[in-house]
Amino acid sequence: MIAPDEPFLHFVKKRWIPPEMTTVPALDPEEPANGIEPHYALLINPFYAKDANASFGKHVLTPTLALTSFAATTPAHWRVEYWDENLLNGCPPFHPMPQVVGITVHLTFARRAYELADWYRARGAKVIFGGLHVLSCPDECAPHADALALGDGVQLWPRILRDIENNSLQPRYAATYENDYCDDPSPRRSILPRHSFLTTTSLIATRGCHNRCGFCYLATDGLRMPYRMRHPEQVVAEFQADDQPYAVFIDNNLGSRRDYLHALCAALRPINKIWSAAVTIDVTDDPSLIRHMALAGCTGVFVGFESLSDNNLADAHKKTPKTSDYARRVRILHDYGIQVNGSFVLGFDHDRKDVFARTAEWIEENRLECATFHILTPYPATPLFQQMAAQGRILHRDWTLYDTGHAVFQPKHMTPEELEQGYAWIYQRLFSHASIWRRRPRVETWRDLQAVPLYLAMSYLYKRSNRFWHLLIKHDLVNPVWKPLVEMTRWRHVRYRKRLAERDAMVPAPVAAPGQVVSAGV
Ligand code: B12
Ligand code: SF4
Repeated sequence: MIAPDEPFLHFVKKRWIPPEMTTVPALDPEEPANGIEPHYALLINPFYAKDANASFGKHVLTPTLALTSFAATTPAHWRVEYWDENLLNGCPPFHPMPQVVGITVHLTFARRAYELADWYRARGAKVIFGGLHVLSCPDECAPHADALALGDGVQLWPRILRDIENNSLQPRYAATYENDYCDDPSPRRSILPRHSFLTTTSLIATRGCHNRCGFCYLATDGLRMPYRMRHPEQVVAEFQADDQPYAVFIDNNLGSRRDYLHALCAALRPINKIWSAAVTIDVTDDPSLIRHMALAGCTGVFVGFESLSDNNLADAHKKTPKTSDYARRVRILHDYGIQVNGSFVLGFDHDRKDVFARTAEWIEENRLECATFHILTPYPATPLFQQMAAQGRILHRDWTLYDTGHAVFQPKHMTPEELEQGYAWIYQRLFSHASIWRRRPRVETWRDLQAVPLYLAMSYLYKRSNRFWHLLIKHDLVNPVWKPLVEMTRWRHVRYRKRLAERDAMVPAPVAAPGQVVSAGV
């Protein structure tokens, strides 16, 4: 049992972090304007500081689809290039100077986006902003860009490029997410650096979620995102075309429509690949769906438990099963060899100082392979932000610190410093040797035994190798180093599925876990 005050008994030492993970690459103010290359568009994912507490591996697990999704709509006479500043290769290119720079803006890296935009505009490029922060704070973004794309870039990007060609660029473009998702082209993954990510296959099958939790960006004022689905065959074709053994679904909630997830699993099953996805825990209402996911190659799920307090979940308007039933539901996933990466939000109004110890204990008791923690963060234009602002509890509006690793509001039952200390403590506890060992897979048969070294390999590579990640990232070694391990996991999983299917033909019961070295999701 972990003592409730354990997180506060000692000062939690700050973890070491390589400077390149926190330092924005410098832009040269003396750089002269040079020739603009017409019909050249540069797409940038700006730098953001990494949190020393979490795994650096998550930042190169799989790329965001923000830029590749609309890059696919670029007309053929345009050249398009991709630059992710988080791959530690310095500033984006400027020789030749692009005619258009498209930047995706989230609140945590808005400041960097503005710096980049001001720098490129001063040298004659047209800068277009899109992304979540543009939608929630357009007036703040506007002075730094030639045009804002509010909403779905897939519909807006070709219009914007056409207007640039015709010298008729408008300051704002808007599109909703209400069109047929099957009409969208596949993201243009060919512009991604293939060596830089554990897998370049970020897939998205659906957008939206049946829930609208008050703290989630989906509840942003003005964002209308009905649940939309792509044809399962389109998703499978994208998976096949990218030729990777493993894909990460970046959907908000792949389990929102169970009939759809069943259909998607039926389409994925024959291709013998592996994947992970974010789902809500209510997917376990239907254990046959969990079995279907395992047979289709699901190795891990990222589950937003958010809190172990029913009161917190009710306040957030999250429709979810009772927390007392979470342990049984986690077992259903484990019974089918599916790893669970639990996502927990800390600092809700019913959280007292014992929340850290209680949450850690629950995670260890239920042997969650991974856990991700977030300090409650009121994103601008969400109901949570409005409520906190009305109560005078917002401490500041420095968006850089709205990264879920800092307390930016006044919690009810602790100080902001205590909330940050508890957050650092829980990560360190869960990344400790003892905790990793406590959460090893249960061993009931000799086959289960084989899963243990693979679980340990995954845990150590993912959670305890922060000293090495920046070197792998800088030297483009992420994919070459991981791919053999991922391929081995895939191969073991294919054999596991075969046993599961054969066993099911006789008695519908789970078989020993497959063992794997891929993590359970973003
Ligand atoms: C992949 C992902 C990551 C990856 C990559 C992130 C990156 N920036 O490189 C990793 C795992 C590293 C990551 C990390 C984090 N993430 Co993240 N992540 C996602 C995820 C799952 C998918 C993003 C995506 O590809 N979406 C699909 C694309 C197609 O949608 P889109 O981004 O909205 O883009 C569309 C439009 O906005 C527009 N558009 C976007 N940019 C542009 C640019 C132009 C020029 C134009 C024309 C249009 C345009 O067109 C696109 C097509 O319609 C989202 C959740 C989600 N499903 O969206 C969370 C999400 C973006 N992440 C979030 C958070 C909080 C984080 C972290 C801070 C969490 C943490 N504590 O570690 C970190 C740190 C990142 C940071 N500091 O910003 C939040 C952001 C909340 C907010 N309001 O800002 C989200 C929304 C999750 C959530 N539900 O809360 N993340
Ligand atoms: S369940 Fe998850 S994705 Fe859906 S609204 Fe809530 S936090 Fe957002």
